Amino acid sequence: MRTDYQHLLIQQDGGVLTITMNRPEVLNAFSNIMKTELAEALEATAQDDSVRCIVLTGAGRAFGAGQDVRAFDVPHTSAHGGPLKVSEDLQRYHRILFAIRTTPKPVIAAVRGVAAGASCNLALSCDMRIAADNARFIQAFARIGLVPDGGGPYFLPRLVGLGKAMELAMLADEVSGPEAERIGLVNKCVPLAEFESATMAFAQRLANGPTRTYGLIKELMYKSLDSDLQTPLRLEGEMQEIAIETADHQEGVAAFLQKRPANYTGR
Ligand code: LHQ
Repeated sequence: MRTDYQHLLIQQDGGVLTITMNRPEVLNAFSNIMKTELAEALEATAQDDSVRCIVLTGAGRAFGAGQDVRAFDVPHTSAHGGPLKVSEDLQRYHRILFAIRTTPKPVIAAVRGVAAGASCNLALSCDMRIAADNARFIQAFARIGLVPDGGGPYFLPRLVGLGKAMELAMLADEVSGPEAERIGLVNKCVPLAEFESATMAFAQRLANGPTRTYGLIKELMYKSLDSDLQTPLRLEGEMQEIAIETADHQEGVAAFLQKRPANYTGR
């Protein structure tokens, strides 16, 4: 894995790769450099067998404040030489979302402090979320007259249901960590003092799991979410054909029969 990024910190501890968005002076608001670097780093995880779980977090007191609002005034140039349309700019975010979706490893967003705008929706696009009790999730877009972007309109109603998603998108009120856990926006909320250890314990547990099977579970779940009943029923058979041939499946069965914990290797 490349580690020399300008706006990211990369740290690997065993099978857990932590990617930290690192612009704390602006609450990790997205620069174009950070967007490109984040996409690259996430894409690289798919090729690196030593990475078995990814934690995405922010440096300092925040997860992220969305698009750097100062960049709204800076004229960008498109590949064709003309002014860059917002829809073209958003493709930088879309590349990140696809990287999260397609890497066959679990990706956890670890949210401490504020997660606003596109940063909030980045957290929602991860496979799972852990929040500190000081977390503040804000669909900040409507506060400045914008519609949710960065995948929010897709992820938000799927996580919390359509009615709540409408409320959060239109009123743009803050959702605290405990409230986020209650409405299903995050998997769990922990006291700030335990945030780092709880995140690592969660990530290590996933990193010690049957990694290839986790990749199949991701593919199966996401394809099922967007299809009719027939398609996931066919896919579950296809994926199970692959999972049943893995070394981790053999190990899981052997461990069960021998009444001992399984030692998964990700193969
Ligand atoms: C910031 C930012 C920031 C720069 C805090 N930028 N500096 C839309 C359209 C088109 C293209 C692509 O993408 C998008 C997607 C989007 O994400 S749109 C939404 C953009 N984000 C926002 O509108 C959020 C703006 N920020 C805030 O509302 C507040 O800062 C929040 C609620 C996030 C945090 O409030 P506080 O905890 O009170 O912190 P603060 O406001 O004091 O901020 C601390 C510093 O960070 C401050 O700088 P300073 O020099 O005064 O210490 C802020 O200016 C800076 N900062 N967000 N997005």
